[in-house]
Amino acid sequence: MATAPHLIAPLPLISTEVAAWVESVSALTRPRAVHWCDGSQAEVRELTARLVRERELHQLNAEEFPGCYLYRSDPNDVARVEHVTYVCTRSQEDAGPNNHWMAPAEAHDKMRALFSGCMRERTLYVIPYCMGPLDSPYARCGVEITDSPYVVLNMAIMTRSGRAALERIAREGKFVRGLHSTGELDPARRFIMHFPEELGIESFGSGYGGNALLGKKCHALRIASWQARQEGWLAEHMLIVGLTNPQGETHYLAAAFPSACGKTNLAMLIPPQSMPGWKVETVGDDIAWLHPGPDGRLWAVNPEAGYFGVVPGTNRDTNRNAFDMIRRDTLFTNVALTADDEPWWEGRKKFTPVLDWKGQPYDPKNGPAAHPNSRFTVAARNNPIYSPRADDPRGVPISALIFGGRRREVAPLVYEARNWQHGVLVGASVASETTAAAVGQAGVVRRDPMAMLPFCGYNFADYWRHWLEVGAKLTRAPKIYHVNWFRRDAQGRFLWPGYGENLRVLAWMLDRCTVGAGATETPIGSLPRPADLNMNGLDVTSEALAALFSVDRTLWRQEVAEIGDYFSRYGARLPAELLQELAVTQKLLG
Ligand code: GTP
Ligand code: SPV
Ligand code: MN
Repeated sequence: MATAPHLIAPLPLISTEVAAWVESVSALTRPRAVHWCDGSQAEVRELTARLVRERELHQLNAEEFPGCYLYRSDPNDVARVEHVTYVCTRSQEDAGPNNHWMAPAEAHDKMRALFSGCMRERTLYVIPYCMGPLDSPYARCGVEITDSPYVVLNMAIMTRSGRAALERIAREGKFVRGLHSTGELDPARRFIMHFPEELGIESFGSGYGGNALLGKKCHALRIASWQARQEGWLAEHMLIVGLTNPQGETHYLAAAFPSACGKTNLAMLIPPQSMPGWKVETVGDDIAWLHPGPDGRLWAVNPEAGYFGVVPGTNRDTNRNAFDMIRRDTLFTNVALTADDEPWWEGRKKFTPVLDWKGQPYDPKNGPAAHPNSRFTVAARNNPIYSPRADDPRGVPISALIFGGRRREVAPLVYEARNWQHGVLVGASVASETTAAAVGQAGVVRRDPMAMLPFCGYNFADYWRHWLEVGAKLTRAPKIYHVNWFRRDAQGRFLWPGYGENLRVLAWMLDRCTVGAGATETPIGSLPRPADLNMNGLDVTSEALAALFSVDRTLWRQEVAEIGDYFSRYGARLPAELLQELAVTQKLLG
């Protein structure tokens, strides 16, 4: 092993700022070696082979799952940790009541102590990356320094990383600095700190997902949302999907649902057999950067190059595209194993697990075989319906924006906002049941405005104001919708079949945006009558339909009161427009 880290990048064009930063981090963390990632396939192959030898990765059945590996994370490190995620702005008000806050100097001191000497006996990896197509003016670059080879492999799939990104950084001179160490994986010494004013991220003590793949939630949402506000655009927790109708017209939709509430599945939807002629293509499954264009429309790019998707529930019936996509060149995290070394998860119909996600003999008494937040990491180009427009540097024009949540009651299947301003209220008042994507109790309803509660890098009151201002710039603003695929009956069964059948709802939205499909006005917005949706071949009882399309005034009066309470936390910074829209709804509810 090298005795001293080599600090000169073996890459053609190197930004002196990156080199200086790597040097200072190296002096603090004391790695035994420094490796500059070039993003090549050879590098990924070599690292993968080493991790297999070191038993960090397990190679899956190479006949059935070629190029696929299993990684088991530490059992106390399986999800995002919102309670130790901080936004460290100079003024606490700028972070807002929606974020944990720490003063930048205090946070830097705390993190410096944790990072001090933390990479002894480890290799420091430098990952230059670009979020968005390399030739897009909307793309933004960063450098992640990490001591986790698992993070290196994930970032190689999830971002455009290596040489080309470093060249863009050298040209632009500006990049987000993300410093990460797994530390000792001690939950008591785990912090995810954001310094939007410095374009910096410091993450310690976790190796999992959004805590550790810093290009994703930390950069592309928390830091980017801050930059977006300054620069007049939006960084959102949204999928982007292209729909082509039987007449051959293509429209793009972007949809924000909270974590583990259906974005990947909607982005990869397969039309039901009873809707021939429809085509669906994925642009993105988790994050959208939205820019007002010179034509008065909103344009979207997906900053990511891969998917870090929820595994449980994926099968031929729910999402055949995803099921096919993850049969090769996929990194699985925390799934179970069959006797034949195939990955297994709840919802996989074939075979049975023998080892659970912890690698222990499977016993149903210990809970599910695969962790409920087990994930696949896979390149977007593996997706059989990856949109050819996904790499377009201009992005795609958006015809409709959708907000949604996971709610057993209250929210109907779908409704349309009265206008942009009302749409901002609809987004700001999203509520959803918590899921396994974050540490904490699942199934608890909480407000999750725009599905951004864990991800907005600044005060929500300022964020909603920014949404209103962006809307004011759009002469051809998308219509705004709310959906809920997760209504349940008294026995807890889903009322709506979901997945591919959700296309019926999207098709109605497109018709609303183009030819003007029918709807009925209600106090919360316009709802389709069942007859306004394509119901061909749909297997849903009339009682279920009645519930899915109803607005219960008693429940909604209560809902409006709760939204008002929630908004009061934001004090004088709350845009008055939201209260005006809420008052309109309240009046209509009578
Ligand atoms: P993140 O990656 O955490 O942001 O999640 P996501 O929003 O992409 O959610 P995803 O599509 O992975 O779905 C999460 C879970 O919800 C999976 O177990 C899916 O099988 C399930 N799911 C997705 N769509 C539907 C639907 O339309 N109906 C029902 N009942 N379940 C769904
Ligand atoms: C989410 O939790 O919304 C995810 C997974 O998409 S993570 O990358 O862990 O944030
Ligand atoms: Mn997500």
